[in-house]
Amino acid sequence: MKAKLEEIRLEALHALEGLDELDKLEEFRLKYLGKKGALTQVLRGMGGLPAEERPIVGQIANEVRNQLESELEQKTKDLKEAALTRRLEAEKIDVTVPGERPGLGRLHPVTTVLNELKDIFLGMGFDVAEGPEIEYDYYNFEALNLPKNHPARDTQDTFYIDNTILLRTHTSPVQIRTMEKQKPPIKIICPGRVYRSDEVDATHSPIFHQIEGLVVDKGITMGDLKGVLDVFAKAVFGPETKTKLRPHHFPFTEPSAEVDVSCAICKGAGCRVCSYTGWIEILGAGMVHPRVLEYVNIDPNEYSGFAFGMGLDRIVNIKYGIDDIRLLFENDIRFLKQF
Ligand code: 2U9
Repeated sequence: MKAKLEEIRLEALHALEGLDELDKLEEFRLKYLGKKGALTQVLRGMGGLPAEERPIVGQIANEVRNQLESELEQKTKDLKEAALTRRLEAEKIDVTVPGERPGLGRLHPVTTVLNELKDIFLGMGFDVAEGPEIEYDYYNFEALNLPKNHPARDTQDTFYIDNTILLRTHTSPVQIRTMEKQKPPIKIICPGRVYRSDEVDATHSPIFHQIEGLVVDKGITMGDLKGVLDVFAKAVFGPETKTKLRPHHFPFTEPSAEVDVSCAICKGAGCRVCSYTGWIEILGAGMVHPRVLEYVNIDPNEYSGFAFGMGLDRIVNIKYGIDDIRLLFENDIRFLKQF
């Protein structure tokens, strides 16, 4: 039996030496040290030994077990260490290699100009108000003196969700909502996206951007309107810019005007940008119609106001000399990175 134990010891040590994979170690443990392993088998046979030999054989068996266990432990440690070293080598990172620069984006020209215009109006004491792009017919048309079947609705055809809900055609509903909540004095600009069911061409897009403005207080006159627009035009197009009001008609303002600025390119002499007229139309404006004030329970005998509206995309195109509104919505990086 002693010889058998020696044999197991030598065979096991030899086998262990040849092992070079961590997941083979469990197999080894079961084969020599497990419940059904070689050592246990020998110990089971001890009952047949003479009583005086049993402790001696038992002692040797324990020695073999201890030795194999400690060798197995050492082997496990060695193989784990070797595996770690291999992994560290394989996953080595050279932190001194120069990194790749992430591509830096930039603001869309519409955003840049919007920020500039906001600054100008904030400088004159206006607040910025915003509202929903999906609107009630009531706020988009009715409360702005555009009742059902009014012919001006034809020029502002839009996308309908149902009979009473639509995509707003201008940001004017924001002014109505503001006046419902807040009593005068009111001095706001309302920038935002608006929608119209227009055929797409160089000057029309079914989605575009507006900035509208509204001032309501006691004693507001057309002179205040002209003054604000004059400051605005000079700030956007340069200090020599002149403004001109031409009579017009809008259902929500009375009197109404279209507003031209002198061409910043040719200083009024006439060029391609101003179609050789010396003037560029940039916005519409007027005194808020008394009926619109009545809709929001502001007494038109006590208060008056002016309002104006402009297409932001058009201002962008004039400022940068862009001749097609579609370029602003296509998001072609070759176009956008020029600004
Ligand atoms: C309220 C009362 C009056 C807003 C106004 C215009 C004139 C105008 C156009 C410019 C180019 C729209 O983007 S565009 O197509 N806008 O000409 N807008 S007065 O008048 C208001 C607004 C709200 C309560």
